[in-house]
Amino acid sequence: MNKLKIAIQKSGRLYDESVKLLKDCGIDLKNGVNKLKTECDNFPMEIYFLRDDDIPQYVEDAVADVGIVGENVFYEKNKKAEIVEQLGFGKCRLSVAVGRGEQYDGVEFLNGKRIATTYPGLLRQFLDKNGIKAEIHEISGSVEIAPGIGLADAIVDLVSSGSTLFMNGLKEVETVLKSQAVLIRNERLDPEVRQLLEKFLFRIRAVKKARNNKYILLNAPNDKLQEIIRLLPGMKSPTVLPLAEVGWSSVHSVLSENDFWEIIERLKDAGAQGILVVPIEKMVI
Ligand code: PRT
Ligand code: ZN
Repeated sequence: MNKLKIAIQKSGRLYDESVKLLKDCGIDLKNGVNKLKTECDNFPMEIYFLRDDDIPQYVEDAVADVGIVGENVFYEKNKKAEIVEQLGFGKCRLSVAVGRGEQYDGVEFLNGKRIATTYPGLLRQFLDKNGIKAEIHEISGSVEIAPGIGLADAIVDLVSSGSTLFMNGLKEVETVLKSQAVLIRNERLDPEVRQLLEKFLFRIRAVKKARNNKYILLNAPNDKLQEIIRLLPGMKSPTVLPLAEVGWSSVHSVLSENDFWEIIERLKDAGAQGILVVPIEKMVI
């Protein structure tokens, strides 16, 4: 029987979330993960643990059918594969940073400068797009120390909280790419494998939806019911059930994580009481 072969990072920043996503999709990894490869009992899937940099190549070569990798790595490697879904974790940005004391007033600053990076391909594209001529120093790690030791005038590196830049006396001045983990696929999958991918994607989307939404229950005085219902979008419309106490109802609905705090405030102002908010495990619309 065919299996969907997926490549995920062996260890590092994407590992935990990748494994969690599989688990949330109801896919149980067999025993130890300290191997190159493992299987699943309850989904026709084979999991390969690899360095993130190698994943696009493995997917292009069809050693793996799909892979989970940062967009930064995917675009830098420039292999033949397609992004099928953004996964909402591993968020960061590839940025240009210069010494905090520098007077930076636009990309022209970079003309004639030496820029250190582990992303020469993306940096090259960025410079060309902006018509800048600069020297690219490709290094393999610890990019943030390059200006301090006189190796470069600027760097291009991944940033999430910004504390690494701060600790090294640097400031972020341009964003080259915004990135998150994505699912990529080989361009030519067998029909049977494609069906497995569709099944897997269906589950991923249900998990993502659930992560972005909360289930909300509250009590409302009947004379405020219409006002409260108007504040709640719900999947179709909210569920309203009578409480044992006359004149009160229980209202159930689904709220997007983004609007959450604002709507909660407005519900309270409108007279809602006993508001409960619970996580949703899966959501299929
Ligand atoms: O061993 P392997 O090659 O598989 O792993 P790796 O060491 O190359 O990658 P890893 O595990 O560090 O990162 C994997 C992926 O996580 C990256 O390709 C990004 O898609 C994503 N990601 C998200 C990050 C960050 N956030 C991040 N902050 N990758 C790296 N960083 C580093 C950054 O390079 C810098 O050194 O964290 C530092 C900056 O962080 P802040 O919070 O101080 O700004
Ligand atoms: Zn790597």
